[in-house]
Parts: sequence; structure tokens; C-alpha cells
Amino acid sequence: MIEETTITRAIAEKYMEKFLENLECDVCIVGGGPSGLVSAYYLAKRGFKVSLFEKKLSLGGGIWGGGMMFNKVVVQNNALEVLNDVGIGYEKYDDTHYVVDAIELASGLIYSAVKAGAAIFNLINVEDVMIKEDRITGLVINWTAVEMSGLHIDPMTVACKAVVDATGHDASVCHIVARKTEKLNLAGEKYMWAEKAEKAIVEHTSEVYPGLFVTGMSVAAVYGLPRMGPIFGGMLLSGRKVAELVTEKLG
Ligand code: 48F
Repeated sequence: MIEETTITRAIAEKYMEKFLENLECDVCIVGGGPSGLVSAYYLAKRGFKVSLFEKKLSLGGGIWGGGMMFNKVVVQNNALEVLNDVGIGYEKYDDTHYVVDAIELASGLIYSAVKAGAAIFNLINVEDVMIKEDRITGLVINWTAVEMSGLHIDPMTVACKAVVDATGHDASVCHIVARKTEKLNLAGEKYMWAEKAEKAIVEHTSEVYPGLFVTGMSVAAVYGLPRMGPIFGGMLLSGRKVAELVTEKLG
């Protein structure tokens, strides 16, 4: 027999179980766009305990709307490996450009990250960081609904060994660290130049403060790099690179 209160109990119990299991983890990823999801996938696959926090209801960030709501995106040839790793299809347009269905890309990356073992928490906004002895040691989180409604409610914390800022154009975590430590300067994202941006974002994907790594468009905000519009190879490769850097760091 179906019981309403059993449904409630099952959800509350299982959510709390997942939350408490991930209260202390290896890597916290902030932002569930392409770069955050790819890094979550590779890190979880390597056996790290990974939590990803996304402030919105849906993950996928800037993927869903493709270019100007035409729900297709372009991925260049050197990033096809990542699509192959997660089993996402693509169509050749010319030797450099491949076209990917935005819906398949977003849903495929989300599914792959979950199946690899990453714990995903949507509707949670990362509003601050924990820093001890000049090293990031965790995140300060609250429900997005609390932030939206301006309620006076204190946040809570999760601890981790490394944080990945995958918050896209906002570079939210880097902005917080810059403001509160004065040990990080953000140059601000620059104009559109797709070819230069795609290469530079991957090259500059790095640890920007002890324990804080940056991936995706946040890299452009930190290093003053150009933007690229609806081509996603750089996001995928940056996500994969940050997973390699975190792996090297955590051993
Ligand atoms: O913007 P987003 O997709 O970042 P990305 O992985 O990819 C950028 C591309 O989508 C596109 C582009 C390149 O082709 O120019 O824009 O760098 O995803 C960032 C996610 O982070 C969430 C936000 O809602 C989005 O889903 N986010 C931002 N700030 C916070 C956050 C925060 N403080 N706490 C939790 N999530």
C-alpha cells in the first residue's frame, strides 16, 4: 500500500544520508555547467569523493540554449575524446568543427557525472569559503531559495581538500577569495575571440589559491582572457585538465 508519509520519510532520510555522507569529501565543485560536470565525471571515476553544488534547479549551465536558443553547440576536433569518453554523439561539419545536440550534451554530462559517483546537490548556493592557514578547507552553503527571498538565515559548511570554481562567467568563488584574502586578482573576462579563448582557457586552467582550482569560463574571468560563444571544446578540455591537476595535487 502506498503511504504518503512513507514517501516523505524515504525522501528526507535518503537526502540526509547523502548530505551527511558528503559533509567531508575530497573535492567540492561549484557550478554544474560543462566544465564542472566534466571535472566531476573524471574525478569521481578516479575514485575521489566528489560533491558538486549548483545553485539552480537544473544542471547544465549554458549548454541547454545552444547559441542564441538554437539548441546545437559546436565542439572542435581536439575535444572529441571527452565526448567519446562519456558516449555523447556528434556530427562532422568540417575537419575542425563538429556539431553536438545541446540537449544530448547537457543530459549526457549530467548522467555521466552521477553514474561515475559524484554527489550532486542542486538548489544550493555557495556563498562563502572556509580558509584556514592560507588554504581553502571548505565551502559555506545555503539554499538558493534563502538567498532569493532575502531571509535572515545562517548558512552551513562542508569540508574538502580541494575546491573547483566552475561557476562560469561569474567566477563566484574566485571573487569571494579575492575580496576576502587580497591574495588573488581577477583581471575580468575580455571580448570575443573564439580561437584564442579556446586555447588560452585550457592553458590557464590551474590552481589559483592554495586548494582552489579554476575551470571553464571562470578561468577567463581570473586571467583576463577572451570569450568564445557557443563552442564548447575548451570547456570540456578545461574540465578534464582540472581533474588531472586536482588528481596530481591530492595524489
Ligand atoms: O555558465 P556555465 O555553463 O559555466 P562553464 O562550465 O561553461 C560556460 C559555457 O556554458 C558558456 C560559454 C562557453 O562556451 O561561454 O557560457 O564555464 O555554468 C556555471 C554554473 O555555475 C552555477 C550557475 O548556476 C551555472 O549553472 N553557479 C554560479 N555561481 C554559483 C553556482 C554559486 N555561487 N553556487 C552554486 N552554483
